[in-house]
Amino acid sequence: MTIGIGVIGTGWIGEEHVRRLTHLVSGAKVAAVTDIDLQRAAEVAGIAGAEVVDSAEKLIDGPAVDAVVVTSWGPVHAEQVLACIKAGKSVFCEKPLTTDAADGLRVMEAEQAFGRRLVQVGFMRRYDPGYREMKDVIDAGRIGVPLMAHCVHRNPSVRESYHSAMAAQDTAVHEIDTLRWLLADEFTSVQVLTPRKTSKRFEHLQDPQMLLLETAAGARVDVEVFVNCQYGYDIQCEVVGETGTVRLPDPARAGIRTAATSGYGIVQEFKDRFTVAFDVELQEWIDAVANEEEPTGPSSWDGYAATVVTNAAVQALDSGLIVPVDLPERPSFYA
Ligand code: NAD
Ligand code: ISE
Repeated sequence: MTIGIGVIGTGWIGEEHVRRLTHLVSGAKVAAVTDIDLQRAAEVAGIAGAEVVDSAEKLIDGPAVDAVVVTSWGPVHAEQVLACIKAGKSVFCEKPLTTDAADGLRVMEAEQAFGRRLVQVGFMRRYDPGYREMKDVIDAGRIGVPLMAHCVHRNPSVRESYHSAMAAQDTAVHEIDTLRWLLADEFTSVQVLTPRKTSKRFEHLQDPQMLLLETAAGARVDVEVFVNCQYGYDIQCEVVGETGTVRLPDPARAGIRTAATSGYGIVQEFKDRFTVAFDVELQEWIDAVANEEEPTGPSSWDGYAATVVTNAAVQALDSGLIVPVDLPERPSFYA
């Protein structure tokens, strides 16, 4: 059985996912695409031989569309996901599920009213082999009780449209989800420190930023977000436990010795760092849809919980204060 996919938002990652669904993932065919920029939609449609549709609503209701991939901008995700739930169609929504926690609640309410999970959120790091190995080590008790985690999230540069709140909402949201998952714990407070700004940024942007988070169990997590670091796409993570530590491996690269130095190349783009994670994530999602099973990946609850933390982080950035994370109890539907 081939699942017909509709893709909403054919920008950077929309195009990546269309290529992946067309050339790599089995059991899927991109049937339709849409974007507010219809010319861009037509270019990407060409990759898959898909139909171009002029609105998200028409795409979701289209008879050739069995399931939807949302790759538009974060602030419009919630309305598009809600429309998919209303149509009873499975939806893979790129992170963040929403930029406003209240919208996340609406998504969860709609999904629960529908009666079964339809939504998966694109927190692809849960599919990365290195992070999965870290999770196995922690769950097996090999480093003892986790006490601290140190994370680094660096991008070489960002577009001018990237603003200071996006450091939490769009970038550190990956670490927020990953650490909730790795530690099996929820965040309870966040503070944002603002170091000296790099000169290699657009004027409006506070870059870098340092997020300091605490969990319900009392673990402390620091996340450096530096999105104009110039030199590459660099993701680091170390969890420190009572009897040992576990560190995310660097991607495998050939060791180079030349000109009196020894080292290895650093990837430049997230698509190259997380290729395997993206591939496995979309294949598992398509398999679940094809088997008419609920998705097994990050849920609306995970998307919502991450947004509650990023909303607090944005408040912390604006106020300079330690802001509590006010997360309600997880509904049993998402147990
Ligand atoms: P982008 O700006 O390149 O693309 C977004 C596209 O959505 C644009 O073409 C825009 O015209 C379109 N769009 C915006 N509003 C729309 C609407 N209402 N209806 C239809 N189309 C609309 O951005 P991007 O880098 O591709 O990011 C898209 C999403 O994917 C973001 O949420 C981002 O956080 C996420 N993302 C995730 C990863 C990851 O590592 N998982 C990597 C990159 C981007
Ligand atoms: C982007 O949207 C991503 O998700 C990337 O993984 C992240 O590194 C980048 O900072 C975000 O803007």
